Amino acid sequence: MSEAFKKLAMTRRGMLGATATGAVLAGTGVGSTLLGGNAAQAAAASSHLAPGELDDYYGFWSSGQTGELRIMGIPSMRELMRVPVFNRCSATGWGQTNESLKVLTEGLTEETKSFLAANGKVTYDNGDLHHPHMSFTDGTYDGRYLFMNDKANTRVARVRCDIMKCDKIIEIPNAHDIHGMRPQKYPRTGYVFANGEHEAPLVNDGSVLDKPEEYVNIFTAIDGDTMEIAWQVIVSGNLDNTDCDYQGKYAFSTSYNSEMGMNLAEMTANETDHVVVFNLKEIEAGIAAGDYQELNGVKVVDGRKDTGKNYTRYVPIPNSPHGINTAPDGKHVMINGKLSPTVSVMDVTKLDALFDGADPRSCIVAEPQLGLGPLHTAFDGQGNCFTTLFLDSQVVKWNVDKAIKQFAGEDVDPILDKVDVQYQPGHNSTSMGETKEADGKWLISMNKFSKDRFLNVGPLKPENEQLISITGDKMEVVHDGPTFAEPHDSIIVRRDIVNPVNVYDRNDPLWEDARKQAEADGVDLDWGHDEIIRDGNKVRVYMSSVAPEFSMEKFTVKQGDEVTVYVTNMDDVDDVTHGFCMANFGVAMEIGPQATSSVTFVADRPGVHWFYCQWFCHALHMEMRGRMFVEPRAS
Ligand code: RUQ
Ligand code: CUA
Repeated sequence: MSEAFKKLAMTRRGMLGATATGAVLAGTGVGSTLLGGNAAQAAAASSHLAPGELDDYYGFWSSGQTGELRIMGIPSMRELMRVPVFNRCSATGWGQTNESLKVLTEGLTEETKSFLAANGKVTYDNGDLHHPHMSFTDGTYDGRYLFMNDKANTRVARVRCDIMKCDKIIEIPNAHDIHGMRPQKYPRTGYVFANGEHEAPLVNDGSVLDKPEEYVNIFTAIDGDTMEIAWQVIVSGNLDNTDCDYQGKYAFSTSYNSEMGMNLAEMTANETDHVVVFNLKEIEAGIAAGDYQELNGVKVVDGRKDTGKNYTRYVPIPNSPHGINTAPDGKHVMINGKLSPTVSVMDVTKLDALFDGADPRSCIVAEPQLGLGPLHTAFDGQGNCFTTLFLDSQVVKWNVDKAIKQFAGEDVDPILDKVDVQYQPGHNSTSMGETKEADGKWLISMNKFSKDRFLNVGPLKPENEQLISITGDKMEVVHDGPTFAEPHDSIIVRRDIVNPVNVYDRNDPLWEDARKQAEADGVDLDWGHDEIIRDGNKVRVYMSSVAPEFSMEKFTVKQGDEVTVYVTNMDDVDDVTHGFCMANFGVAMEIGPQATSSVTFVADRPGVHWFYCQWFCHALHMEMRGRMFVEPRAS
């Protein structure tokens, strides 16, 4: 263990212990008067919903290393749905149905497919979903799609908001471990920007190994409509979080390791790191002019520091910035200091000058000291910011104009309020706060530790999400909610923007392949079908379901047959989802109203096997079952 590591381990211990008692406040210079006066009772009434009452907002939640997207109701904090994305889901069959496997495999590179095959897999079954963000039109959410990253296996996924199912997942070639990710705000999405976090050799084929000086990092722009990669930029340093402007001109990413260090001491050696500013027009022009190399089918431009090109600028920022958040005023961008107690405020109207030779720091118009460990900032749309302080276990409310005045030399304190949260907050988000329609009602603090906050469930504790009312001058914590790994990031969207259907469209592209196969087999999927097609040792079983029955009471296959079962749910009533579970075959899936789902398995188990509906659908749900006969192989 190095001395530096020992020291860090000691302070870490001290910090975590101290925050639980609030003692760490002593180190921030914050008077206890700021924290007093809790009127939580008054606001608590407005976060409470009576049974049956609907929420005002949808919350779209990441789940970190669980790999799924979660849908919450705000302000009740009720969890409404889990949408499997990078994970495997037993309830819905995500990762097992042919429809989901198509989504999970079609966007993988050939190299990854053969790597997975060597490990006996067709796709990854883990993911690390950090950042869910909705598509934008003209600076606000448009209710079309949600996009999200997978840090674990370098992917970006899209969820359709009409059905709340994932319809595209792509692997990002050339990059490593996609972390920060944001959709373009203006004029629309448009691009989805994605940061590769970890640097590696540009051609990572093993010819370069322990030569960090040859490593690069990659920034990617994805076309959000086609989910194809538009272009990539090679950058210096690594990339952490990203955001973009409200004018459609720039994207920007924080870098916490401009040193390109390979261990903790090296990574935190410099006093300053940087934000990389990406000039979208210049990059598009460079590509149009042929100034790129093609690598794994992607056009890659060189935006490293000393290229002399106008693709990027590097703005020095105090040591190890983390979150980057554009304010709803369309002008200011908050760069959260993490190891520095500051948030650097970048003015986007000063970015053009950087590309005409101005000093890169000239775009920084404020740098208030806020407390220890600023990670992410959210907004109320009234000129105020809410920044999480990881080490202080607080959220600090501060005013942008005051911070700018202070930076210019005036004697003003930008800090308006601080509130304790339990404990160690990472991301936060406000209602509509990352759009120009920020409404200043609710703030979520997503806390990495709950410690003593809930009943003890063993060494692995839940994490904690807290709802904070921000309508008054003082922030008021009005709700605690335990959560399983991990309350990473979230957005809070007005409910009128999100309008999912209740019943699938029979022609939904999700089961396009099943429809084509049925057509080829002369089966009409739109009517209560009931067919068995034998095609060599491939058997296709088409059945339909109407509560509480499958159209087939039994079917027969031969041992060793590759069986594909297609189930179409003929019910067109809200909330009548059926399931299909083939017991002892490891096979189970969801079939929503009017949907077709299919699953393929090898029937290598002779005998009588029951299939049953695994979604409770009817008073006679238990009776919704049937038999598969598997004739033994002739010996
Ligand atoms: S980063 S806790 Cu993965 Cu969102 Cu800041
Ligand atoms: Cu159909 Cu349970």
